[in-house]
Amino acid sequence: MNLYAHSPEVAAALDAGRAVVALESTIITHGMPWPRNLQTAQAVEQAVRDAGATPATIAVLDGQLHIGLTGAELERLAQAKGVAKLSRADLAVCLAQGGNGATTVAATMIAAELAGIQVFATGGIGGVHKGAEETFDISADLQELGATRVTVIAAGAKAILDLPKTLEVLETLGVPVIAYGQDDLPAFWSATSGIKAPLRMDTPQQIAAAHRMRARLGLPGGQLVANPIPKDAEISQAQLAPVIAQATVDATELGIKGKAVTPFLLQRIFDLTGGASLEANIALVLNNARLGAAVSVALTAQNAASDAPSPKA
Ligand code: PSU
Ligand code: MN
Repeated sequence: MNLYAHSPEVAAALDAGRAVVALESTIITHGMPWPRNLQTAQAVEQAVRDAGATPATIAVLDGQLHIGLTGAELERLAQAKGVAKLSRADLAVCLAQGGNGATTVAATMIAAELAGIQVFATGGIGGVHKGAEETFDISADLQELGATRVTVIAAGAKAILDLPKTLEVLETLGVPVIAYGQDDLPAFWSATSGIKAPLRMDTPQQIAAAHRMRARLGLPGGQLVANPIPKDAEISQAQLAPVIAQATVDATELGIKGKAVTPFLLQRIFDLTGGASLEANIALVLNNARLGAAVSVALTAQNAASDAPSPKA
C-alpha cells in the first residue's frame, strides 16, 4: 500500500501544478455536531473550488492516509463513531494499526508537507490552555508550526486559550504570526482580541512571498496567518468571556484532560451560547478557506514566474 492516496480531484490538480489547499478533519469529527459538520466540510471544499483552488481534506481511513476525500469518504468520516483524534504523536500508530483517524492541525501539516501541499486552511489552532502553568496543556500544533513548512490560515487562537502565552510560545519557536488586514490579533469567534499581532499583511501575495522566502532561507517551520472572522458573524469578547469562564470551570470540575479538553470546551460553549458559537465557527472557517485558496493561487503563480526562464535583455 502506498504511504498515502490522493483523491482523483487532488491527483489531477497536483499533476497539473494547480493550487491546492489542505483541510483538516478533526474539526469534522470532534469540532462540530452531525449533520452540520458534513454540511460545513462540503461548503468549505466548495469555497476553495470557487476561489480557484482544489481542496484536499486529510484523514486516515482503514489505515490509509488520504490526501483529499471523495464525497462518499467525507460522508463516512462525518458520521463515523470512535474516530481517533490524531496529532504528531499518534498518526503513525493509527496508520500502522489500520485504524480510522481525523487529523488535527499538527497531523494535517505533516501530511500536507509530505504530499507537497504548502497551504492549509482551518478554523482555529490549538495553543497554550488557560492554567497551563498547572496542567502543562500546550497543543502539539505549536511545535508543528515551528517544524513543518506549511502556511496555516486560521482565525487566530481560540479564546478558550491563553492568547498571550500562546504568542510567547510561537515567538520562541520562530513562527511568524501574521494578522490579516488588521493590526490586532483575531480571537476566533471575535475579530479582535485587544492584543497587537506581531506581524500584519494585507494581501495573499505578501503571504505567498513570505512563505517562499522562508524556504529560500532554508528555515523549517510554517507561518500562522490569523484571519479575522467577518464582522457580521462575530460574537463579541464581552459576550463570550463569561461563557468561556464557565466552560473552563466545568472542564476542571469534571476532570477533563488531554485530548478531550478542546472538544469538551467547544461543545460546552456551543450549549452555553445556544448554538451561536457554531454559526460563528462555520463563518470563520469558510472565510479562511477563501483566503487559503487565494494564498495558494498566489503561491502557484509566484513559483511559476520564478521557474520560468528569465526574459532576454
Ligand atoms: N478549532 C476548532 N475546532 C477544532 C479544532 C480547532 O474550531 O476541532 C481542533 C483542531 O484540529 C486543532 C485541535 O488542531 O482542535 C487542537 O487540539 P488540542 O488542543 O488537543 O491540541
Ligand atoms: Mn492539549
